[in-house]
Amino acid sequence: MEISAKKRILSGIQPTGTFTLGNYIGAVRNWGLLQQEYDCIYMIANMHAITVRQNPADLRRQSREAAALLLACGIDPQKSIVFVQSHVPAHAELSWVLSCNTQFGELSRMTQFKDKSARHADNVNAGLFTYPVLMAADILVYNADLVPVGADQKQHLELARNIASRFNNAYSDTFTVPEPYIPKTGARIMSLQEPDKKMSKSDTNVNSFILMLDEPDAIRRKFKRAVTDSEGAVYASEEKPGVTNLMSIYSVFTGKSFEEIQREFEGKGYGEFKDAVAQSVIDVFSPIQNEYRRILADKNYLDGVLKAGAEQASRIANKTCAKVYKKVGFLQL
Ligand code: ATP
Ligand code: LTN
Repeated sequence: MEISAKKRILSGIQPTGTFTLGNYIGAVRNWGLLQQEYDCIYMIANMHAITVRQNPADLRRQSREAAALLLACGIDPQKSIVFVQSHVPAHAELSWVLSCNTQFGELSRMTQFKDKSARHADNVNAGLFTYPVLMAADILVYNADLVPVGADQKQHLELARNIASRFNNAYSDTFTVPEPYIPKTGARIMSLQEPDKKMSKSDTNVNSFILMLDEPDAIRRKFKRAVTDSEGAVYASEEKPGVTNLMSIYSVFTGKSFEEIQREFEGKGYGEFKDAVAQSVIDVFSPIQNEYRRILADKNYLDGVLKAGAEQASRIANKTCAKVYKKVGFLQL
């Protein structure tokens, strides 16, 4: 990637399982679309993943699978940098310095920490607590201008912005203060079973989420079972979270507005609506699944992409880290 005047984007996704429809709509889908306009850096966040206990063999395999799925979604390694977080040590190095510029109280307010420590009460480790500092390091080490994520990551981004400004004030201008890029439709895709909860791949009920690698039959079945309401009319409203969620999904995949969708299904039941939503998802995911299988089978190619990505990323990250080490007064020999 040549040096250009384009703004820089960084984002990450954890290799904790196959991506859900929520990950795709809220984040990954936009990553591909943004490549034309920005210099993009996309990371498999395997260091974030171990804040929750992982099976080592699964984590290793899922890291390659996550990379293959990103490429299958249209992320082009000729245009963007794709790499695995642990291959670039500067993230961990910067994270330590930033953690000394982050307050305990700030981290205590993070809602994801509160949620995850309640869900994994037997393993409330220090990494789970300092997770947002590592995320800030991921972003600031590249001086990213923009960070495309779903709405659940907004609080972590606010923290990254605060850490950047605080460091700049204490040690002179060093970091770009990043802006969140959160899509208008689909920033928070909800569980198909409990539409007041976000769709999450770690949910124990498999009917609550659609995975990007689900077979067409599974996709149809899960949408058929999706919780709606007893009214039987397709329109968006706060009182109809299930139907509204399905409308958001259909809108993203067909490009139709909520008004158009409402008109399309006027006088028709939820059965027909759900079938149409399922088909719109299948039409987009099927070609991605074929491409995924092709890329995953070519291990040499995939590893080559990740190796080149780590080298490109390291070049940028090491420069920032050296600058920071100097500014905080670490002895240079
Ligand atoms: P987990 O359930 O294991 O915590 P996750 O499904 O939230 O994982 P992440 O790797 O933490 O996945 O998130 C990757 C990206 O997907 C982030 O940008 C996040 O904001 C986005 N995302 C996750 N869930 C949703 C959702 N339900 N709707 C929209 N975006 C989402
Ligand atoms: N915490 C993020 C994943 C992530 C990330 C990042 C996103 C790790 N580092 C840097 C944007 C920028 C999540 O989605 N759970």
